[in-house]
Amino acid sequence: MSVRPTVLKLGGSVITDKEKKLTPNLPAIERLTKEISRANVSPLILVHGGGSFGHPVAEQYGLKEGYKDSSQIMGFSITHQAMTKLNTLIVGALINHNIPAVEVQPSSCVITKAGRIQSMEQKPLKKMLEMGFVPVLYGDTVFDSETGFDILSGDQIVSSLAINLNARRIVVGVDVNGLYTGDPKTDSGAHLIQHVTLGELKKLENRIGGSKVTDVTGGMLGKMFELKPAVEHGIQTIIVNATETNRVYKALKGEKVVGTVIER
Ligand code: IP8
Repeated sequence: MSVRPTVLKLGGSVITDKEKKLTPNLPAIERLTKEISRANVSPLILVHGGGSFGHPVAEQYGLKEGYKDSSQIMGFSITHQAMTKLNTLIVGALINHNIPAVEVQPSSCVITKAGRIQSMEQKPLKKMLEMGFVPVLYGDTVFDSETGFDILSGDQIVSSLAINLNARRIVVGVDVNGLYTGDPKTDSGAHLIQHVTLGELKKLENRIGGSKVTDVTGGMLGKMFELKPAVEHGIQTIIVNATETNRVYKALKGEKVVGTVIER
């Protein structure tokens, strides 16, 4: 690909109400799709998380542990369906703002092996990017060559696609301002880290707070684990608070913004 794509992840905690099962945060979706439209960055890939759509159902059926018994089969279908419902809301909002968004369903194009992406059919996605479409993927239920099935996080998709397509930047929108020296929700002395290298990150790892609500793919720590390979690859990654107006817009434009820049 001649122009390097930008990969934007919108966290489930931003686009859904994580405390209320199957509840979207429609005002946030509306504002963020406006910001994406205004930023007009191309090529762009969007990946979103599961929030209160995917996670509670995935947990209820123990999907992260792989196939154990037939009662999980319906759970797989229901979890995937919940994700497609959320995805339809995102794609619809993007189209309303004149962005040619097209769903790319991970369950149909990815196979994992023990939870790690083993293969991903990328030809249609690459064609979409070449033609100016915005592919929209999401954390999803996927089939796994060892365990039967698994839950694939949007973060693993982000990192894998960013590496494969040699992305110019990854923007990760979450519900906190970035990485902190402690957990900002419980520790008032914690301060925002504006810039961090991979080496510095290693030292901080056991202090970064995990997610407090149901998150089968590991919250902020899981996020860092997944994003590291992309950073190692030389792709600049910025974490911003997507619940605050214009942070995603500024990060997409490459403007100075409150957040954490992670670099090799
Ligand atoms: O919120 C998980 O995606 P994430 C998706 O990006 C499901 O970790 C189905 C729980």
